[in-house]
Amino acid sequence: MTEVFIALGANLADPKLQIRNAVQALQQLPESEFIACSPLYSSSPMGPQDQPDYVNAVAKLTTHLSPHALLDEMQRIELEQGRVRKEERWGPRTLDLDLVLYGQLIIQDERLTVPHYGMKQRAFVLVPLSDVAPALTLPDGQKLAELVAACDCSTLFRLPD
Ligand code: ROI
Repeated sequence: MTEVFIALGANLADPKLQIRNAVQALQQLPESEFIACSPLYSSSPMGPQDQPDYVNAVAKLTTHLSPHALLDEMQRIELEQGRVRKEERWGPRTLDLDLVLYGQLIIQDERLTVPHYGMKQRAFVLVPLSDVAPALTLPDGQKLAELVAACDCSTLFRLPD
């Protein structure tokens, strides 16, 4: 069993519902146990500003799936929820699932970069991650709490439950 964290993001087609549906799908994953989901947050877009605000959250699971088998499942869920791969980099999306951490593994190949390459700069990942794993230390030894303390949370808002 490996403890894994998946970041969820959506900013199209009723984003809150997209996140809730994705959480339900993650609860059904084979060979896995869903442990918790953070509260939902609203965040202004990182990247192009001419797109709606995002809803973000982080889910915690344990799994026997390999990183790539888990990624296959996550991409299946994205497609089932209407994800369309567009040309525009950092454009809006109905659902984005990112494998943020897979235990303490460091993975770098054509399909996967784990830990997620941008997580340390992204309040919309760090803050919900610390909701479900406040004592976490990253594979490079950095403490999550220190990254949270240093990040700019000025455009991140917790949504009512
Ligand atoms: N911005 C925010 N606020 N939340 C996201 O989940 C998100 N996802 C992305 C980009 C386009 C980088 N910007 C984002 O993929």
